Amino acid sequence: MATAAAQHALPLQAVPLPPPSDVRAAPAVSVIVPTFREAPNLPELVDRIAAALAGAGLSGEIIIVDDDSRDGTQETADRLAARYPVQLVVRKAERGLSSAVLCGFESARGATLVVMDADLSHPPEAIPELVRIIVEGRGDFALGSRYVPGGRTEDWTPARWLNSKAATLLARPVTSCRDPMSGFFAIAASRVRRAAELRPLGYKIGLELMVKCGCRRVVEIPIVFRNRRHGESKLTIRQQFLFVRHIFQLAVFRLFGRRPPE
Ligand SMILES: Nc1nc2c(ncn2[C@@H]2O[C@H](COP(=O)(O)OP(=O)(O)O)[C@@H](O)[C@H]2O)c(=O)[nH]1
Ligand SMILES: [Mg+2]
Repeated sequence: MATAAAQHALPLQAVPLPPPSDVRAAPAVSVIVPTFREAPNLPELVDRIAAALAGAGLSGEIIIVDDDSRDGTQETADRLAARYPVQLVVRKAERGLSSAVLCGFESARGATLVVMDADLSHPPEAIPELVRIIVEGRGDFALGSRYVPGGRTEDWTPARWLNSKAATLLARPVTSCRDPMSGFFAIAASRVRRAAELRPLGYKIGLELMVKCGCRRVVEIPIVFRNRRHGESKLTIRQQFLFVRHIFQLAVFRLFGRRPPE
């Protein structure tokens, strides 16, 4: 007579296993990094993000959204993916920082989404605190800020400082936070999914999310914003003009709950 274990063995073995992608547990955090020609910065960036998450006991994935840089980003990301939970999304038909971030959100499985630059200007070590603010419900939007006590920029020329301050002042009608231009933030994935229509105009996706996702409580933590060591800034005059248009649209959205006609 067959034993109870043997009786159970057959039917269980006959059930096909789901593909590996379905059985991977969703990570707590998805870190989205938009890139254009940032290959030399990626190894240190990924290393430090992974160390920061592990040090805080957080599971995470790193989603690099690259606009077909052809500078070795793909090969570098492939090498990193052998050691870290790195996913590379290459966009060939589209360009732009904000749309790259939204594209990264589509693949993200974490409950908390973090967005940061690839050029090591934003300290990965601040990620756990940004995530805790969201997870513990202390804020709707957690922001790495250069302009709160303890935060600063590194060796900026007066022209660069003035440019940043002017942009911050321009953003005043849509937010009173101190550093809406920082680009380093965390937000709950559920909040993004409930958002009003997102329009990735220009390069300030943080500002767009803050307004369109109805984030009332913006919590800022100080960061030291480092100058990039490799590569060049992709910020152009055109982006700065788009920024002014973006602010106008967000201000109208704030007032009337919808965007202005084109
Ligand atoms: N995917 C993608 N990433 C971009 C684009 N433009 C800028 N980035 C990335 O966005 C981040 C911030 O850009 P950066 O040039 O450092 O801007 P700055 O810090 O304002 O000078 C970096 O990680 C860039 O590689 C773009 O068109 N597409
Ligand atoms: Mg930069």
